[in-house]
Parts: sequence; C-alpha cells; structure tokens
Amino acid sequence: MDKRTFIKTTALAGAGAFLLSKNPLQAFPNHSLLNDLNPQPFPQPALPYAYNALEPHIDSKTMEIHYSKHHAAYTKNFNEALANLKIPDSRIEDIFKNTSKYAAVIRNQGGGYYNHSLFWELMAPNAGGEPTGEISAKIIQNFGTFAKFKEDFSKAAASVFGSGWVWLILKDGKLEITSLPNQDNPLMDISPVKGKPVLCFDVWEHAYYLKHQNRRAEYIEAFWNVVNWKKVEGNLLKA
Ligand code: MN3
Repeated sequence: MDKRTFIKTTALAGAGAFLLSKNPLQAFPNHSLLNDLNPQPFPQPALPYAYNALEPHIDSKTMEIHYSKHHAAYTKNFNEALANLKIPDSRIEDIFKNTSKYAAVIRNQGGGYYNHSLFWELMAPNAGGEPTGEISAKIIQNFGTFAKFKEDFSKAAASVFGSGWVWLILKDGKLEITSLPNQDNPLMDISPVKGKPVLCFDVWEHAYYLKHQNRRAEYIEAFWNVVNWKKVEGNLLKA
C-alpha cells in the first residue's frame, strides 16, 4: 500500500469507528441496549426523529433540551463515573444488577442514561392510538381491556410524587405497571419491583414544564398520541 492509500484507508476506518460509536442505533437498527455488549464509553443513541417530529404532542424545544442537555449530561456523567470507579466493561443490565455495590452516581447517572435511551425509541411521529398484534393481546390478557390499561398507567403517572418514571414491565410472564423514583429502573437490584422494561414514561418536570407548566395531566394525555406500539411490542417479544 502506498503512503497516500494508507492515509486514505486509515482515515476512513477512523471515520467509520467514530460514526459507529456516535450512532449505534442508526448503524445497527437491531441493536439492543439490553442484550448486546456495550463496550465503554456508552454512546448516546441518536434521536430516531427530529426535535419537532412529535409536535404538537411533545414540543420541539422540550425535545431539544431533554435530549441535547439532560440526556447528554447523564451520558457524560455516567461514562465519567464508570471510568473514575474503574468499573469493567460489561452489559448495562449487569451493571444495574450490581447497583447496590456501586456509588450512587452509577444508579442516578446510569439510570438517566439508560432510561432516556429507551424512552426516545418508545415514541414516534404518526404513532399512538391503540396497539395491535401481540402487545394488544398481552395487554388485554393482563388488564382486561386497553382502556383499563391506559387508565391504570395514566393514574400511575399522575401519582408519581416529585421526579420519577412509570414502567410497564414483564415479570414472571405477566405485564405489570410500576412507578419508580428519580432515575431508578426495574433492572436495578435496589428496585423493589424487578422485571424487563417494555414501556417507560418520563414524568420528571423537565419532560413537560416548558409546554404544560404544572399540568402533568395534559402531558400524560399527549403521550398517548406518540407511543410507538411497534417498539413496545418488540420489547415484549425480546423480554
Ligand atoms: Mn428526563
């Protein structure tokens, strides 16, 4: 290989590695945060749509700040903490299984990193409404009707005191709704309720305050218009 070809080839390889580390979900559409090895540093997954794509239900400014400031900060702080604490490369679910053994920064920043990475994909433009297929059947099996599920999930979201998330999880083969404070998630050993995440919903004020101020009920209603049921079903099938 002559010198010019060598430089060109290595530059391309470098650019490829950079792209892969920056946008793993774009590079690998089937990539799963839950099941795949994630060598550190954990990348912030690319937002799968434009900031304004969920308008009028979720406003553009909120999406921009939520993704580019809040989630970016959790990602940076999580990776810095992993490096500082010399936590070895492992799957994120294995890190969460040992949350109680690590400093609280792993629980808080790691949860913030993972929960938002999951959350973005669970919303989409031209989505919402009632699910079909296997997720619909499972919801009806476990909650009676979709309307009852929606009512229970909305109530759980309205009832979170302070900051937290509502989760739909698969536990012992059954769907269950639970809410957890701060950035805790049901993969963590410190969580009182454990299971595989199927759907999650961020009810921190930063997720809705710009548009809805204190009116969380409006934000909950808006969320049902953007739920990406295809992705929810995908999470159920691989849980
Ligand atoms: Mn948030």
